[in-house]
Amino acid sequence: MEYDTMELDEISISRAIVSSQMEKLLEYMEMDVAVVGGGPSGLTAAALLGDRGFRVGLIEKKLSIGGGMWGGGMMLPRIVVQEPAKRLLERFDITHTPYRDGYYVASSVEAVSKLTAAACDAGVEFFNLFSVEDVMIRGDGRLSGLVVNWTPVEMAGLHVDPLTMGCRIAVDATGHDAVLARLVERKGGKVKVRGEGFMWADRAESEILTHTREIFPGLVICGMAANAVAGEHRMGPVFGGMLLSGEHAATLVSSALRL
Ligand code: 48F
Repeated sequence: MEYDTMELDEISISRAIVSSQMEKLLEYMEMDVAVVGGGPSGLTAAALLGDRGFRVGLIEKKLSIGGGMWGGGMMLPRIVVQEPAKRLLERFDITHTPYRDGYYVASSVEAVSKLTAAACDAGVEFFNLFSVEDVMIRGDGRLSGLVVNWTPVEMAGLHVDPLTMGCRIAVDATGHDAVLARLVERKGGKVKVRGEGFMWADRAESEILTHTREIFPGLVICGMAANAVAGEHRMGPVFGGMLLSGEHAATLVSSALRL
């Protein structure tokens, strides 16, 4: 059965995509907060900061948002969240069932989808397939922007110069790689990335909020990146700490911006 396509015009479709996305890109050349990494900690931070009225751009190098959350534990699409983060499951309306005292299980697909939807509802603008390859630090010694390129350019090893996006503050939510922290360290900023330790979920989860902090003027670190910087242990498919770390990063960023 056919339906009325109202004379679908390919050129108009292309114009709509190019003009609206270029407008967004121009708008986000100066943003309040650039969250780098769309895993659970970055999504949580972005959603909560968007809710507080900041102009938040989320930059994700992959095609899909969600980072290490989609895969659950070894591709079994379930995540475990502990009691202290239960209120965030509720906040984002993520269905969860108790497993035993203090442990809740949720679908990783639902968790990523609901966090992403919350960020969209909070006005966060997503730039996927953008890779952050450098940061801007001027004479005042403060991070003031990101140097970005298309991920396919990076993958193909093409010699194409990047563009820049300015921000008042950036959140490194790039997971195990702690990309922004390593960039600042490599270029002589006073940051030391100690690298993550062995799997030790209890210890890694209990320390993550201490490690979630502004590690350099204009750079807040959260999620697994925070543990990697601190030389802290890793924790596997338990995600309470990621949600709480994203929330804590949002609190730190909003108080820094409101000063
Ligand atoms: O790894 P990821 O999910 O970070 P997270 O929020 O959560 C960690 C957990 O998934 C898990 C764990 C939990 O217990 O240990 O691993 O700390 O998401 C990081 C995101 O950052 C993106 C990457 O593709 C991923 O989606 N990313 C990494 N490097 C860049 C980047 C880059 N240079 N530019 C933009 N995005």
